[in-house]
Amino acid sequence: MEVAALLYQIAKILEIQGVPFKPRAYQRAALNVESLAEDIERVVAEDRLEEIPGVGEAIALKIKEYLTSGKLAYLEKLKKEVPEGLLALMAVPGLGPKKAQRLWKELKIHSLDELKAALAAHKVRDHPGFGEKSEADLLKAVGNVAQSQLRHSLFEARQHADTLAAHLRKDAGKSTMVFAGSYRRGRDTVGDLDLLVEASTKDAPKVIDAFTRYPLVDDVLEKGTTRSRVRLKPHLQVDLRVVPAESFGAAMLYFTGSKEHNIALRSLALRKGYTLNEYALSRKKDGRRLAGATEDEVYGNLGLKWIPPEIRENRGEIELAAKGHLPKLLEPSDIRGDLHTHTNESDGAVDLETMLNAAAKKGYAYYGVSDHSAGLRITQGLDATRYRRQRRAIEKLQDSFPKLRILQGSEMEILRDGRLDLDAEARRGLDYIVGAVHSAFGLGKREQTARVLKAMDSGIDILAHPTCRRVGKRPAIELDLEAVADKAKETGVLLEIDATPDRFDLWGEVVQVCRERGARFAVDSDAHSVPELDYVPFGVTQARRGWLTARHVANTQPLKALLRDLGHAKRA
Ligand code: DGT
Ligand code: CA
Ligand code: CA
Repeated sequence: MEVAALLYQIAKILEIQGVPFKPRAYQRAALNVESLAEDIERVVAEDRLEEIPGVGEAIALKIKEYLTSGKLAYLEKLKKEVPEGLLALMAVPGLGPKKAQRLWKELKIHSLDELKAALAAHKVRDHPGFGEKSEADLLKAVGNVAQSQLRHSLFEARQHADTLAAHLRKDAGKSTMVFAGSYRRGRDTVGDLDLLVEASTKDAPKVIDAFTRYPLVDDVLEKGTTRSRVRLKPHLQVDLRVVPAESFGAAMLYFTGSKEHNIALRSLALRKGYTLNEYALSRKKDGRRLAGATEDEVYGNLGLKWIPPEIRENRGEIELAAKGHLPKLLEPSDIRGDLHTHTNESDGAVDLETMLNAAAKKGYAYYGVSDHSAGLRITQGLDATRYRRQRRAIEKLQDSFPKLRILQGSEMEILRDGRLDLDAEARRGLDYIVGAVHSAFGLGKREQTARVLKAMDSGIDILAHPTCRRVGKRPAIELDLEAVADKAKETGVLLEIDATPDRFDLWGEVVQVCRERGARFAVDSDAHSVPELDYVPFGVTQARRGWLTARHVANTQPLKALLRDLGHAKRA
């Protein structure tokens, strides 16, 4: 559980118990923890918890206890004092303790499922004090809870996939394996993992045994002769299919999906007098096998170029592959520099020189440091004076990095009214500005959109993580993305694809919408430490899912061309 969620839960229970004052204190702490722009783990490590507004000694101790032991004795005790069904209801965001209590007592709703059923039967709407708006809000909230319990971030799935693959290689001696499904297509979140291992039917049981012996398996849901399904701890499920070599390509194609892509491929096959399934592409009239060992061979026999998994969504890729006109999608090696990074001047973990050494090793041609501005107090953001001082430090460091041009940016607060938090004079000293929303996430669509559009008109160069969602933690802000994309086209402000895995903001589907309206992009790590600089390829995956080529992404260009895209504030 997230620390903020933990604090909210405490607040709710205390409120239900009628405890005075305390619930508000926990709520305030929760809110401030939730809007932290950095990882709470880092704040703890640097002993800065009590700098968070609303977090005093008592709450700080609880946060530490939870982060070090994974448990919180105080919450465990509180939970025992409240009926379980009521706790389940209180997990629904937006359902306050009073209403939860009424649903529980008056309507005898004791679980999420019962709440769903009651909503469907309009029992809640017809109950005094609830009404249609409550019903609609609760339906949405219940959906969000279900969603976040079901899907996992691509990053989390990757960690599971890597360790499971290593286990199978060791235990079953198998080397040809592919994680297919949404994972291979690079979706920002995955429902489950779909694993294919190449082995003969004779060897299959050995593979299945090794699979179910994997130490992180919590429950074996199915165990057959060539397939099995398990649930890992904490709850990611994995589907395994053991496939012989001659069908491996057809199986990869089938289980990579998407389902829509498969359906379109199959009907294309039928039109050509073939049948296509997870075993092979065959001729319909006599059943003769045409292809199956590799994907390339199956696509080829259908008259198509091989299609990258990221765009297998039946959004026009099959038609283009038939004409040989698939776009040349962005590659990690196209990225020539990172434009959104932090140092310990604000909330990063290390100093600029350490970050620069790592960036230089990547062979980048330029590196933008974009520490937070003062408006984001929690990160010890910089004011005009400190930016000036940082600029002098950069001038000195530049000599030690002859091949890497250091750019000074700022991740500047977009205030609630759309203004930026430093004056024009301070802004002009910077090479570029990354505008970011870190507050007032709850504004309605019209106000939120106006706020962001205004900032895009005031001389920012990059709009950081435009939707502000955090996978499984915070929903996207209400934003008219088409209007934002149009503004991006008009002003030349780049839309950022933030590669931090719980952000993936923008994610592939949204990237595509913005590209179609003529926006251009920057793919950045948003690194707060050296290892996080490695996130960039995740951003590239989302870019590919949005059909981006190098041409759409500003930080694929050489320095000179890049500089033409930056410096809006300087020229303003
Ligand atoms: P997920 O797990 O919800 O993130 O999404 P996927 O795409 O991994 O879906 P999943 O795990 O249900 O199935 C894996 C692949 O298997 C899917 O991408 C395409 C294929 N597949 C599954 N069911 C069907 C189906 O009914 N028809 C066809 N043509 N393909 C299917
Ligand atoms: Ca899947
Ligand atoms: Ca599956």
